[in-house]
Amino acid sequence: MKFTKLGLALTAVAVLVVGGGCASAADEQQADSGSSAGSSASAGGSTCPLVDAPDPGNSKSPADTPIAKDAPKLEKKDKYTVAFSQIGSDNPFRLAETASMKAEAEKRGWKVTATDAGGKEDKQIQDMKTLINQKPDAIFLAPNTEKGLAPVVKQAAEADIPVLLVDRTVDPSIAKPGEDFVTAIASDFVQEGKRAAIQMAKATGGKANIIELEGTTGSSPAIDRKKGFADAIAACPDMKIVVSQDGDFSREKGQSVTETLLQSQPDANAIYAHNDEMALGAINALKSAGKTPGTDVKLVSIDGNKDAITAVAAGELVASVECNPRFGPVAYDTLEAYAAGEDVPVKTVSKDRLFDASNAQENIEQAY
Ligand code: GYE
Repeated sequence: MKFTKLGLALTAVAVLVVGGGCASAADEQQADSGSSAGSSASAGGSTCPLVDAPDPGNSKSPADTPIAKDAPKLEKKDKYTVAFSQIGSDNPFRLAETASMKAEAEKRGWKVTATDAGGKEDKQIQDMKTLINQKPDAIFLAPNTEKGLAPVVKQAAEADIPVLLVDRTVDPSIAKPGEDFVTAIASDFVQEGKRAAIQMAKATGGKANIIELEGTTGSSPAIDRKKGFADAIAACPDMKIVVSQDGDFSREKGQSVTETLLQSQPDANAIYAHNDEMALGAINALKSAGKTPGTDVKLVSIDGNKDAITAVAAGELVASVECNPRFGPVAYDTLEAYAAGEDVPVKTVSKDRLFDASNAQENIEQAY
């Protein structure tokens, strides 16, 4: 019996590793030391291997990532004039990202023009057209949806302006990596979903009726976080998503959607939110429905923003998988490397931590 369970757990880890790339040495170390939740599986009689699985940590950028060879070239300069097209400013992730892009430009003596589309895709497409007309040395783009922004990325390439995607990506069948844009610098969202699933399994002993609050429909983090979580819990017969709905990555919508869903799903004992803001909205909704977040309903989310880490420390949120928005330094280093003719891979995967009860308190201060 013990062997069977261990076998299942190992299979689950193997599946997770294969799906998200190979674990790095540091991740393996984390994996070796992180298997503390075994007792809850045995106690609950769960057949869910995730309950015993350690946090798999970050995935590794695949070694065979192609190099950006056919994107518009950039002349090497001392200082650059760049543009940054931002999706909106309704959440701490967006604010921290914009602040990082501006602060790092200032530090280097570069000029950056930042636009804010206020969460509206049409406005972001328009912003991109305006920026293309201004002919900056390069455009950094945080694209709203995968398909919506892809055509305008192609237009920038046609205007011979290198585009570097940050935080999200676009549909590669419309805008080709390494050709229509130089590179995408982002977290591995599938891996984030898997890490969230493991936290959810541990918190619920592998028995969960889950409400899923999805990010903006058609955006790469919403697509991939859904997939990573769903693929992982497929190994657990007693973990199921009872309902999924778009909460647009917003606290307000996360709250109103949860208010409605709690009525149709009174037996839900878990909420998986694709970002912290929606989880924080869901916590408000639970409280006004007379439920205790963290006790009656276990919540797991993604981003690692300050309010969320505070909620983890307070026991209201089980865990938040970090998604680091401070892209300025890596974004501009990548641009410099590209201009210097160095090999730039078409994809760079960010390294993210996990915030849970063991480390939340000490991380509140530096959080965004
Ligand atoms: O999780 C969310 C934001 O694109 C990775 O978008 C980003 C996500 C982030 O609105 O808070």
